Amino acid sequence: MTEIKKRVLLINVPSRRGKSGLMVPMGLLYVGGILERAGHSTKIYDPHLNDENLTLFDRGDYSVLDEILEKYNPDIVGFGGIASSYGRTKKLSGHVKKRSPSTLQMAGGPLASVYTLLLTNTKVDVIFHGETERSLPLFLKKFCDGVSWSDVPGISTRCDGTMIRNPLAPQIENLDDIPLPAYHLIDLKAYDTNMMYLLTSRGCTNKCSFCYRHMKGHRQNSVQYVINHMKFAIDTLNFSTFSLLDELFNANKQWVLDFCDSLEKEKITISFITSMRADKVDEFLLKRLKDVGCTEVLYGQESGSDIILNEYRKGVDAKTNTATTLLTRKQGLKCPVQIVIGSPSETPQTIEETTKFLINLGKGVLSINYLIPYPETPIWEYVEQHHLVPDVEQYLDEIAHWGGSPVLNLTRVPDNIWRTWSFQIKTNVRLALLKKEGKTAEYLSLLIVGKIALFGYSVLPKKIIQFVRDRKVYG
Ligand code: B12
Ligand code: SF4
Repeated sequence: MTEIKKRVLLINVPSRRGKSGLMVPMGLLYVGGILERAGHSTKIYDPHLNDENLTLFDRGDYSVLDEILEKYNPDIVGFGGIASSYGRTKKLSGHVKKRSPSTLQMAGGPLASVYTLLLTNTKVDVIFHGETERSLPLFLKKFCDGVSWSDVPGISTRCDGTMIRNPLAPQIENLDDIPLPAYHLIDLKAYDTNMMYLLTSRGCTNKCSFCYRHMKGHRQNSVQYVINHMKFAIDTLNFSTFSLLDELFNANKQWVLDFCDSLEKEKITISFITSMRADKVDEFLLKRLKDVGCTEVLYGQESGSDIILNEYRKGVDAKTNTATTLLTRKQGLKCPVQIVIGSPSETPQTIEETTKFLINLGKGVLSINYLIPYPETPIWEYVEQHHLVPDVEQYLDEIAHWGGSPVLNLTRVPDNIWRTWSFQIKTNVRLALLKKEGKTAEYLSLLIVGKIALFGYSVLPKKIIQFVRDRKVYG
């Protein structure tokens, strides 16, 4: 019997407002690879591409989608995104149901973390948890054969009026067995990037309190697989700059060194940026990375306070973060500092420690985000225990709107102080650096402007601050 092929439309559901969410949908490209290997036809629709700021889309103008539904006539529509894509998934799901009632609807990726909401309030029929290289082909086989699929591992669905969630499918042991992402399903140039996104591993060895870990353990592709993936990107897609999106690139030091050796041996000239853990780095490793084209390393330093780092379960202390950041910069590699503030134990004292930590690191790119608890993370348990989010749907919409800005105060510090922290840290670090450089005039003007702004920040009503922030650059 010849297999019936299905048409699957995958939608990259925006998780943020405006154009800040435009990015290559890696998860969906992997799903595309799985679907095509199983013989199904696949299309990806990314609302950002016709409507960069989502102006029409967020007003409910789904004409582009309607045209695709009309012409492509999918058997299945799949929604991919993160938890904050939920609100838009709900709207899209209702729309697809109206236009195309018999089309099966599925969802996956970190969006699956809000499966109870999806199964209660949307028309999504089935949700895939964890990686889907095993569960999706199994599901599609049953779907094509017209037999019940509710026992497929790794899914949740409605069954006889109740919600069920099956245990996860076993993960792929050898990551080299998975198909390459189906890059041909999108127009990479439309994503306005000169960098090709690429993964060399899945998972992480740790479990920080704010991190959503839907893949267990840490697995790595072989060096040869990654080299072949890069050669494909260079020869076929014309990219020689890479962003290695791994959660943890340096779980295995020897692997990284072998990777560097292979790039040299095969005379592959590239540049790349990557994310590593600060406690697993030494001078030789950084030097080798620099030799073979690495330009920037991200560590996620998170805080300058060991109290907060412990609460985050980061497994790295501030001293190590300082030493590694400085060592990385010494090797000529860019090393932005990424801070997350607002853990339950955060106080003016820990904020002061973080400020000192940053001053110590000197000049460099700095990003400060407020801690945003996501469902199914350890910090979410704290949120639930303390009943801090009475309306999860509304909360998800808020985090989609505000990104890493202050949304939910987890600390014991009053809101009007808590919300000034990011501004306070940035101002105080800049002041200290200006002082060090002897730039007295700039120092004095920032001191005055900073004090006025800080006062305004702490006394103005939240609505006015949000109005002003809404009109500023997002982030
Ligand atoms: C790289 C990365 C980024 C990059 C994005 C690059 C890109 N092009 O996507 C950058 C740095 C820009 C980024 C930004 C953010 N990120 Co991010 N990011 C990641 C990271 C580390 C890897 C993502 C990835 O490519 N994974 C590899 C692919 C293959 O895995 P996958 O997407 O899970 O897909 C598999 C399955 O889930 C499934 N699947 C995926 N989609 C679908 C769809 C369907 C229909 C089906 C059936 C199956 C399916 O099949 C795939 C193959 O098995 C993840 C961590 C992680 N483990 O996923 C966080 C992660 C996705 N990010 C997260 C967050 C919170 C953010 C930010 C909001 C952070 C912030 N405060 O600004 C922003 C928002 C970005 C946005 N979309 O608007 C969270 C999401 C949490 C949650 N519960 O929703 C994660 C999970 C990090 C974490 N561990 O907490 N991110
Ligand atoms: S080290 Fe990074 S990827 Fe690993 S658990 Fe912590 S935040 Fe998540």
